[in-house]
Amino acid sequence: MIAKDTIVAISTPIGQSGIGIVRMSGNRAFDIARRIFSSSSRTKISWNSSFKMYYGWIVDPDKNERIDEVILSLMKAPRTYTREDIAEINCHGGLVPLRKILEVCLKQGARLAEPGEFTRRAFLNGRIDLSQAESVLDIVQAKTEKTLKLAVKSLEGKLSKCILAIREEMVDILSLIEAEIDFCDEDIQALSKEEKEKRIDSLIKKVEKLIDRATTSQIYREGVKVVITGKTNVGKSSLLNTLLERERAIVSHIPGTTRDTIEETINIKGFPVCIIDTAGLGESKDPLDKESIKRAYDSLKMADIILLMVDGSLPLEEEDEKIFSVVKNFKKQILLVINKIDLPLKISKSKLRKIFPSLSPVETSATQGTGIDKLKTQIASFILGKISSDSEEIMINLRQKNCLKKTKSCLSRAKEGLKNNLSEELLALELREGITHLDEITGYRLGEEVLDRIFSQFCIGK
Ligand SMILES: Nc1nc2c(ncn2[C@@H]2O[C@H](COP(=O)(O)OP(=O)(O)OP(=O)(O)O)[C@@H](O)[C@H]2O)c(=O)[nH]1
Ligand SMILES: [Mg+2]
Repeated sequence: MIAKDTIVAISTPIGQSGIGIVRMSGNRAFDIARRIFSSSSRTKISWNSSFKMYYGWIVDPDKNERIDEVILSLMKAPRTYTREDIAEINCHGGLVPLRKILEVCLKQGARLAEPGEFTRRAFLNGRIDLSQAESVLDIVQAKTEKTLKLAVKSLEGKLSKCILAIREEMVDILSLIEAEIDFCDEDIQALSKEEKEKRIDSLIKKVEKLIDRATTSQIYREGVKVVITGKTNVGKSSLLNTLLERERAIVSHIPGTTRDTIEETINIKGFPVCIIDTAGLGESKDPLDKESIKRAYDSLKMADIILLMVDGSLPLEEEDEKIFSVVKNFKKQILLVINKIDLPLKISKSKLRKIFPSLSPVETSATQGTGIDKLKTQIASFILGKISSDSEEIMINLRQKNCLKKTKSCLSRAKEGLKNNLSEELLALELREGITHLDEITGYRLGEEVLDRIFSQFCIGK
C-alpha cells in the first residue's frame, strides 16, 4: 500500500539539545528535500541511492534564506522504517530551528504527521505486523533494561511467531474438520474425536500461557507500586530518599512533615518500582492533616505492596495497633520494616510477631543505609512471586491479552462442543472465530478505528 501524501514531524523531544531531527516520509520526501536543501560539499547528491548523508544547509526557497546547518540523510524505499522514501534532517536541537524546518517542509507540500503515523505506515506497508508495531511503543517507554530487552524481542517478531504457530495449528484442525464436512457422504473422519480434543486442549494451554504472560509484561512495562506507610516520624521519607540516593522528600523530626504523596520510580533488579511516600497515618482534627491522610489512604488502595514501617526505637502503642488493623484491611501484600535500628531497640519483636505471624520484618536504618539491600531483595522476591516463572520472554499488552482471551473462549467452547457431540459445522465456526481474534493481534484484520486507537498512544514523529 502506498500512501499518497508525504508526512513530516519533529522526531526528537522539544527542548534544547545537541541535535534535533525532522523526519519526512512519502513519495515526495526527496523532492521536498531537494527544494530546501543546499549542499555545502562538492559532492553531487545522488537522489537515487539509499542510506547516504550530506552536509549542507536548509534554505527557505521562498525567501532564499538559510535556516540552519544540517546533515541530510536520504533513505530510499523500500528498505526504510516506513518502506517509503525517508528524508531525515539532523539540525541543531533548538525549538526555533526545528519549527522553522518543519514549516518549510509543510510549505513545500508535506503534511504534519499524526502520532505514531510513521510506525503505522511501517505496519500498513507490511514491514512489521501490529504486535511488532506495538513493541516500538514499549521500546520508547521502557523503564528498565530488562523491559527494553523484552520489547526488542517482540520487535524482532517473537510474539508474532508464537501467535502464528497457534494460528497454524488452528487452521490445520479447521481444515481437517472442513474436509469432514465436505466429504460427509463418504464418511471420512480425518481426526478422531480424541485427537481433536487433545489438539484443542494443547492449544488452550498454549493460549493460557500467553495470557499469563500479560501480568508479567505489565509489571515489566508499568512496574509495581510500593507505598510506604506507618505512623508519623517513623522514617518513611528518609527511606524514600535513601532508596533514591538523593534528598527528594523533606525530612524532619517534627511529626507530620509529609503532606502530599511523593512518587518516584527506581530500578530494583530490573523491575521498575514506583516508590510512594505518604503522610503518616493517625487521627487528627486538623483539616490539612485529614486531607494528607486521605491521600495516603488513596495511595494504599492503589498499592501492589504496602511497606509498613515502624520505629524500632519506640515501644508499640495503641495507635500503632490501630494503624496495623487499618493496613491489614487493605488486604494487600505487606512488607514489615522496623526502622531506626541504629538506636537502642525498644519495640517488642514478639508482640509484632503475634500481630503479623506470617511476616518476617526487615530491619533498617534509613539514615545509615543499613538493611536497604535486604529490603530491595524482599521487594524483588515479592515481584518474582507475582510473575509467571516460564522462560518464554514475551511481552503481551492488555489489547493482545483480550484477543487471546476471546480465542481461548472459542477453543473452550469447541472443546465443550466435542464432548457434547456438537455438529462439525459449529465446531468449525468456533475455530474460525478463534482465528479471527488471533489475527487481531497481528493486525491482519483490523478496522481503521482500532488502528487509530493503537497508534494514537505513540508520540508525534514515531
Ligand atoms: N536514628 C535514626 N533516625 C532516623 C532514621 N530514619 C529517620 N530518622 C529520623 O526520624 C525523623 C523523621 O524522619 P522522616 O523521614 O521525616 O519520617 P516520616 O515518617 O517521613 O515522618 P512524617 O512525614 O512526619 O510522617 C528525622 O529526624 C529523621 O532524621 C533512622 O533510621 N535512624
Ligand atoms: Mg515524611
